Amino acid sequence: RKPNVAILGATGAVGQEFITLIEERNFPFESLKLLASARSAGTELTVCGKTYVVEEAKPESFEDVDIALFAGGSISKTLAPEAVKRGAIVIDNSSTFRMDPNVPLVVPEVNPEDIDKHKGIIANPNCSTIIMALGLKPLHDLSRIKRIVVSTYQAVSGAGKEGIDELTNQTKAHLAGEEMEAHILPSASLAKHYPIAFNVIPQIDVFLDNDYTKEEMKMVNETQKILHDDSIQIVPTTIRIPVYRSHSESVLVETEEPVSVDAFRTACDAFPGLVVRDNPAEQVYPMPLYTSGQNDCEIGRIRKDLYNERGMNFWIVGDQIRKGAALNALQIAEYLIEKQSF
Ligand code: 11C
Repeated sequence: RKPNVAILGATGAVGQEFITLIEERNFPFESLKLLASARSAGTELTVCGKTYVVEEAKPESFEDVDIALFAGGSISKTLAPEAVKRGAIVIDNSSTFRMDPNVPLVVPEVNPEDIDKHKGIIANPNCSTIIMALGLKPLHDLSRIKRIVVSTYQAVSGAGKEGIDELTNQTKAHLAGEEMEAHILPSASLAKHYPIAFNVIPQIDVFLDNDYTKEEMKMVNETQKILHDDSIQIVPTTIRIPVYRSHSESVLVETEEPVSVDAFRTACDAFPGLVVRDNPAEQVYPMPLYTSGQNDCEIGRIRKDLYNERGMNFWIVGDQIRKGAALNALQIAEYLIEKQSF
């Protein structure tokens, strides 16, 4: 049978991508309910040729829903348990439940078996974590990963539609010789903001006591959970750049045993969701302009550490609204549907 599906946050950037992907992938559903905050209720949206009116999300909205796709945000905390209480399986894109030991944190190409352990909620990892995990897994399968040093180059779409609008408005203002207004980045929750247009901001989300940001510690904690190995050392620096869509990451990995570039490249080639784009002689490498709107992540600049035979260096790029959010969640739903486990 096909599930009754609800999308919470249907009008936001991730919600809109859920709809695009449902259409593109011919995602099977019996019924569909589009939910959002009271502010967006009443908006009309078309899905697969049918018009739906967005309803205000309430606990009762989840009666008779089999699979609830939550686009993210603080609303998950109150509504996810309500949806589960009513029999729905929640696939949640917020950070609320990711580190809860009772909640599987899943990248379907990496740890699909964890989906089966759910107790009602399945968490979608942070976008930069998902994209890095796709590059790590084929290497980890060749030789256990011991240490990772990663720097990210993250698109403004990570900050939602407001982040995208801010880059556009600041670019227009700057080119018109006007002052750039900044209200969103590095974090809407803070009082101090910087323009992202013509700039690079070495802060994503708020700082924690250890002087790493929340985004950086998500990459540490979530990666260890997905790979089931808390001993992996991860040293991240997360950076916002003036790109609309697709996060890029420079990743240096130390494995237990030496792995050849050829072996790693072959493993990446065979890995689902990953495309190798790597030919220095022809200046071929992944770039965010070209991965945007695409489901697969791309890996390139694969090369050995200059000084450590157990070190592997690579560059990975992926559409953060697709694989980093909506697509990953839909793939989890597709796994449940395939197994008729909803
Ligand atoms: C960003 N990674 O690029 C963030 C957005 O925990 O799901 C996603 C935050 C999250 O700003």
